[in-house]
Amino acid sequence: MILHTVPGSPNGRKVEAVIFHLGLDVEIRHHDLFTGELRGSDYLAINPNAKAPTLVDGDFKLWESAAIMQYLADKAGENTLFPRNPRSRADITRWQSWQGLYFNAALGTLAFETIAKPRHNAGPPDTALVEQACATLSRFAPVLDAHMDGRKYLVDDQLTLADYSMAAFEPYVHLVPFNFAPYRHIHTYFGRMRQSEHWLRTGKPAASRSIAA
Ligand SMILES: N[C@@H](CCC(=O)N[C@@H](CS)C(=O)NCC(=O)O)C(=O)O
Repeated sequence: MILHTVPGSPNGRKVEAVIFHLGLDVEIRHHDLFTGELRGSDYLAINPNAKAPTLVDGDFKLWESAAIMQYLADKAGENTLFPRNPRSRADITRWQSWQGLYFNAALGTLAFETIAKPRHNAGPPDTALVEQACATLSRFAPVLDAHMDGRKYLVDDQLTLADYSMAAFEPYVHLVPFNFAPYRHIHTYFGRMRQSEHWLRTGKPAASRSIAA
């Protein structure tokens, strides 16, 4: 199997963490987002969205990080990242969907508009998008914060795919123009994830990371 990703890509890191955690034999191929590599015909043939990550397993081409994570975990056999029981699986899928639609969608937009664009001379931040992202975070950060009160991990109090999805943009919490200070349970949780062995392995320091949300 081959994972196509971009170095430091938050969505790619989610999948890399699963590969490292489960010790899977997957070749990781890096592409350069900012030279337009993902828009080349070779890449579009495996992912017409021109986005990373993409997994290729023989003639099966799979995009969307949550789907890739679930596929890899299921192929690995019994494991605690994506257990077999239906409630745990639904709960994990719930948080993976939630982060992609709300929390990390907004945090990713903020990171892209206010950190990646200036860093790559890609124009000024779109203020309407920044305002919208802050409004979304104001609505949904309290939900995550309340859920993490008294919990170490999102589901069944053990590390699962849901945590690797949720942690994707943790390096940017201190860098984006949104006040996360009131959300101390999110801070504690992201601090725990930041130290987590396989997550650590996927990342480089935020300062040197190129991102694309
Ligand atoms: N929902 C997708 C999001 C993928 C995504 O936005 N990837 C970023 C890299 S972290 C990307 O390829 N951005 C390039 C672009 O949007 O043009 C997933 O979870 O895989």
